Amino acid sequence: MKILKYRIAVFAVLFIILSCVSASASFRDVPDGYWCETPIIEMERRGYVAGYADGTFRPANPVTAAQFVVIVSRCADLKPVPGDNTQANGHWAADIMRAALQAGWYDWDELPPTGERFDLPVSRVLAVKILMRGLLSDIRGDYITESRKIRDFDLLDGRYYESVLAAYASGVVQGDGSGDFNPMNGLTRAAACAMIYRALQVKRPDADLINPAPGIAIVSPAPEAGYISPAPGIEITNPPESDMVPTVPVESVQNGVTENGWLQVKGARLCNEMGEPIILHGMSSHGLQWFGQFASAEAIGNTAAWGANLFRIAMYTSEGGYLENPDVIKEKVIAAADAAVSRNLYVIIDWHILSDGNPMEHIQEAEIFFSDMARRYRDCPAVLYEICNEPNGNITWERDIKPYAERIVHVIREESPRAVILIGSGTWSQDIHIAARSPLDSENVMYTFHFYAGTHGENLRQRLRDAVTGGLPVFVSEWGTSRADGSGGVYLEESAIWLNLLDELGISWANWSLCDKNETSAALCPGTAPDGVRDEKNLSASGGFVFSRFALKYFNPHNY
Ligand code: IDC
Repeated sequence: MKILKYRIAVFAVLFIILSCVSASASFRDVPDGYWCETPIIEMERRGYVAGYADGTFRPANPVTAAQFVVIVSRCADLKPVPGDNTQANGHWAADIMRAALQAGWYDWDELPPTGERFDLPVSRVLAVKILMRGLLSDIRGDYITESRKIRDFDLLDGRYYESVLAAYASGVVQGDGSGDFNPMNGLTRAAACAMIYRALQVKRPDADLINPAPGIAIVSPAPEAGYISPAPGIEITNPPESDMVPTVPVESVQNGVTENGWLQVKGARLCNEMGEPIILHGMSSHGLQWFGQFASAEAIGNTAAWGANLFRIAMYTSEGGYLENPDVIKEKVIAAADAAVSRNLYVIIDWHILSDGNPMEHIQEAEIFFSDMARRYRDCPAVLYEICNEPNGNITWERDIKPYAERIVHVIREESPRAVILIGSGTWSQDIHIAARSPLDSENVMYTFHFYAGTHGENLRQRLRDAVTGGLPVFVSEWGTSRADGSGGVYLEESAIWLNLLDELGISWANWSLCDKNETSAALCPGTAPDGVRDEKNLSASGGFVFSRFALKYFNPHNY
């Protein structure tokens, strides 16, 4: 009886965990219970696939050759090979297609590097070849056993035997209801996800890839859902570009400083030197005095490898931070900022007031510090200055924060006239509505807004919407997937709701925090070394989610 109760309890917990993790996709056209929901969610979470700017995934659209190769390349960690792309008309995927060709995933005649087939639907047989070569190249299938499973085997060109037999042998592919493989049909974006996801499960059985709900066969979609015709290259007219190639909102450029230069604030938007909207995504450090090892070039570079283009240096003022040890901590800040700059990231230098809630309390120290920093980085477009992390306690905007901000902005401008400056507000940087009533009379300043998904919800989201639509430039320089105390949760569904809103409003963010502390907001598992940031197995539940969201929700050709 006891055991039974125990089992029921275990199942109940498992059920709750699973139903949280397999939350519905963030795409509005991937409904709950969709045949391929789990693969799509899971692949999106890892940054392998992305939707369109309008929040759709368009699962029933055919997947193009370029899209397919790019998704597999992400799963296989294949790096682009830059080269002369003029023949391919500067196609957005040309560098990764070159890498895949060189890696032998397909041959020249199948997808010529001149690019004329990149945007056409890929055939199922070629997709299987690319997938098996890219992810499971050591699997072989027995000719007699496997060919018997394929009713239309005689349609298969011999050059594909190896891949297709291996795909059948490993269960990556099954035929349709009648046993046909339909080699020359295309496949939908959903079916491509299902197939690639299956290959990932075969490749990494131990990884935490969630099994789809029982009864939903991810590899055998209903024919009308999973298969499309006509065959690629035959009588297919090129669909409108916006429909076929994931759209790239200009604000989603994810590249770094060398491409974007000095930042500037235009209206409510952060823009690059050319005046185009830009979004920065990245991690905040934890306190440098405790977790300085994760503010190294190695850790920052490894975070950037996941798609981040921003790093925030949280320089605590109290709790053993700058005020107690100015020289030591300043050296750490400089080392971290230099590291981020060397990796082509934007970097925020944050005067991290917290227990010392009134910024006026140490304004003189702040003036000296920011004057030093702004002088040092006066010619460096990478650096942003966050002058008061989270004012709190018995303070007001008019009496304390605004006059403080005016003085510090002045000090920074004396040395570095163009830098973007981030300003906190009361109640731990939640009171942007108060700042909005009386903003500073300065250019290139933004107001920070902080939230923790386990504590803050719709009321604050509405406050954010109102502020931004009212024209206030807002930067989320810190947010967490946990409760506001840095623990509890993690609250990934709530986090996704928040991040979707930030995407929608075009707001940049840094997540708390890049460290291995035993608290749920930490992105790394306890015991992770700085060089372990690159390895997915070292990412905590929070880190796995957050890192998957660097690589924008929007597919970004500029990365490839
Ligand atoms: C928390 C850390 C925690 C540390 C505490 C006090 O996660 O390990 O013990 O600070 O130093 C903030 C702050 C940020 C907090 C974080 C979570 O900016 O310093 O970090 N938080 O509590 N504002 C809201 C939440």
